[in-house]
Amino acid sequence: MTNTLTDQLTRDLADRAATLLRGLGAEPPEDGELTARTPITGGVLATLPADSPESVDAAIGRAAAAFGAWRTVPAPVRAAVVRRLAELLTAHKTELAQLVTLEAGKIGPEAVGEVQEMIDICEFAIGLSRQLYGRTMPSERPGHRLMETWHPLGVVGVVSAFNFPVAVWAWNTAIALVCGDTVVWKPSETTPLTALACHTLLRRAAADVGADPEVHQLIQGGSAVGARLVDDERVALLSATGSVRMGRIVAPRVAARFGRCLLELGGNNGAVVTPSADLELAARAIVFAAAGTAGQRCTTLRRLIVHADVVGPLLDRVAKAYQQLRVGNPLDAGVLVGPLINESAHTSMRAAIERALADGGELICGGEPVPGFSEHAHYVRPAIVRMPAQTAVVREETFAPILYVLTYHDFDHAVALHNAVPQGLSSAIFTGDQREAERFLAADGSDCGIANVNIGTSGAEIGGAFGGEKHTGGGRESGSDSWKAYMRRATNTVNYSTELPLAQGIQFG
Ligand code: UN1
Repeated sequence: MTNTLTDQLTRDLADRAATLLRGLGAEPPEDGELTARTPITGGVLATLPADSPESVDAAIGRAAAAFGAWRTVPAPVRAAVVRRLAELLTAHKTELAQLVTLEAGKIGPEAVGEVQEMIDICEFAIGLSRQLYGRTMPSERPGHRLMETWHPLGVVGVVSAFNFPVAVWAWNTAIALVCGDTVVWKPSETTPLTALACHTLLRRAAADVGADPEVHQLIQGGSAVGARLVDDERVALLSATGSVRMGRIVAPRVAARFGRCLLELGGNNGAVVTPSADLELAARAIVFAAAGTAGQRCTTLRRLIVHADVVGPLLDRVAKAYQQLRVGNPLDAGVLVGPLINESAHTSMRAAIERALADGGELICGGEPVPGFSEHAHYVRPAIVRMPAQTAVVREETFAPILYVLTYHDFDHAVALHNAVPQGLSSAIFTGDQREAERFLAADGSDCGIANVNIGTSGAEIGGAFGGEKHTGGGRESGSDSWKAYMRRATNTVNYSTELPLAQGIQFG
């Protein structure tokens, strides 16, 4: 594409972004030092002001002040804000999804799916608002009641990544709000416009139901802005999604001030394919999990561990499907793989493939840039590399569509290979053998936070707890009882007798 055409397309996309923002109720931002780009052309959509240290402190202050009253609003009443947010998201689904496409480069169906995920978590949170259950335990003493109460925690700092620029915010915010917390959100500096849109919708939802809009604050900028959130004593919980590198910096700093962390860091997700697997189904699942979202999900399938007897027929199917994948402008119907987010993602992808080949890997397909786009955009064909061993590059997460293929002969070895990486987010087994499936899910099976059978590693539903072990950080967000991370537990012993028996039968005096 010529430079003139690219510039024209970027201008059109920038206009479209401004129109979408207005449709979502947000005024296009004033100029500033933060740059919102579109990976579709690599060009600039808008610039906007970044927060200063003072404005971050002030935002945290407003969230802390709002918490004082918000925590006493009954949880089912707090849910009204989330219900209204769900209504607004439903009404503006297409607009918000398009903004996600412009800013993160997701194809239409995946961007719409992401907004659907937001609506789903809102519904979950609304129901949850009547189910923030504490237990009652039998007391060992007569005339006593022993129970626990869950209380709002405080200000929750949410740090989110570019690849799920809106859903991960919603997972945290919908749950935090019904739990009685207030939120300060630091989105990825790569996706400030979608953040502005979500913030505007949420503040409007609060205003519409008569709640305090200050329960949600948005701070924009780079790592310096995030760092203030990390170090601020008023932030009770820091929920951070991003790289292991980021987690290594954040976790000790939050711990040093005895704050809580909920970390959702990198994954290096693997799938074991056994001889009894339905190869047709496995191939379909593998293609979506490995190439979908241009390999830029934290749940993306990065390692295939295939039994030697079926590796040939499986790879034939997967490689054939890869050849048919349309890579291109995510606004075009029929495109399944959009661009990488930026040049650095492309450089990492190239470097990883080179290292894999130097380790004796064989490039089955992909890896090359797709011609015909702006020189500042990064469209690549998803790659498959067959590896002789799980070398260092395979044990690292490269946030791009590279699928490494390893083979095994013995099931125990497959499980061991699967677990022999630092990360522990998502995993899958494809098998028709119940023993193998159960073993994969058992204590000595997959060591990940997510372990699936006959389904890929990505695309989790919101109803389950989401997160992983080891270098993935150990946090759990979204469904099940993840809400407990957003509340504080008080244990209460109530004596309704006229005696004062001491626990453990102690006699004192
Ligand atoms: C992420 O990539 O940070 O399971 C989240 C999935 C999505 C969420 C991914 N529901 O792939």
